[in-house]
Amino acid sequence: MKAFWTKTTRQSEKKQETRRSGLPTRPQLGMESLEARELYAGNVLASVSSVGTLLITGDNSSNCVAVDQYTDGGVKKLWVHACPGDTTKINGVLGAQLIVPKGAVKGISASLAGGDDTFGFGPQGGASVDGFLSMSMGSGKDQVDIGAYSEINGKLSINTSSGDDKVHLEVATVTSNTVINTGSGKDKVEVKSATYLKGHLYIDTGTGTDQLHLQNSAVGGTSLIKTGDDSDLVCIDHMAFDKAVEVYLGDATGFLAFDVLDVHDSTFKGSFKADGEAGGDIYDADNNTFNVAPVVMNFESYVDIDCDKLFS
Ligand SMILES: [Ca+2]
Ligand SMILES: [Ca+2]
Ligand SMILES: [Ca+2]
Repeated sequence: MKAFWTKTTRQSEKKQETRRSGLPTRPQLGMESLEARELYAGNVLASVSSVGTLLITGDNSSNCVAVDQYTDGGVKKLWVHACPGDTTKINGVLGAQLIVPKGAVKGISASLAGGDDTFGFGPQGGASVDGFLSMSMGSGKDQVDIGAYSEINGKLSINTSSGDDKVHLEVATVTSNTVINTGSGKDKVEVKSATYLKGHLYIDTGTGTDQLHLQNSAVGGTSLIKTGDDSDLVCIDHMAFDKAVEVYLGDATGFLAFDVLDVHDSTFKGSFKADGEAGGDIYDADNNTFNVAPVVMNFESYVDIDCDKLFS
């Protein structure tokens, strides 16, 4: 696992170099999915508080807002803007943006209220913050994208509340704990592509048929994963966990309700416990390294499955 962390750091530095020429122009990764959604509107207030918190506050319309980073005259800047092509206003003005020196921001707190909101952090090539990043997306079908090469030098908190939500992290680094709560609804959480979560990881996808994909990434602290009631799908694929991991799949009761847990090509340096809880649940494990004998309970079927095909 060490190899890809090193590689990621180098790629990150390279990215920083290329961004020094000015504002990024070509949308990458997450921003494509941001653009795909239309009908955004409303107003988002953005300002930096006296203690250096970048406050981003939406309204009950569907807001689409992103924080990106670029370097101007040797000074790193954070850039709050609406998603390309949409009509979300920033501080009451269509097409407006807030640009602040990155050094003046000690944390970011975004609160987007009702509506089907999207929040992107570094969708155009990555951004970093010298402190926490906290997102509260309110009700509605919300989407959070933590873009490639992003760094959160503090705690990452994502709360998407009720509604069918999507949370996506890719090639991101978080130096402190990561807490993801997606509330009720059919939620989808992805942590992928050399994401390195150095602190503890807590994920609770709440009630509803949820999908969780942890892939090609590493967690330095303990991991506690809960998928709540209803039929859930959890894929743990090419992951490295330094500390204890516990997965609770919640009750899946009723006609054709069951949870699926697929764990493959992963390394567990601490203990591993998986509990299917109620329901006719399915467990599959292949090519893993467990330093401690795994504890697996309340699964009714052990069958060979291809998690990637089930994940939609
Ligand atoms: Ca909103
Ligand atoms: Ca919302
Ligand atoms: Ca939800």
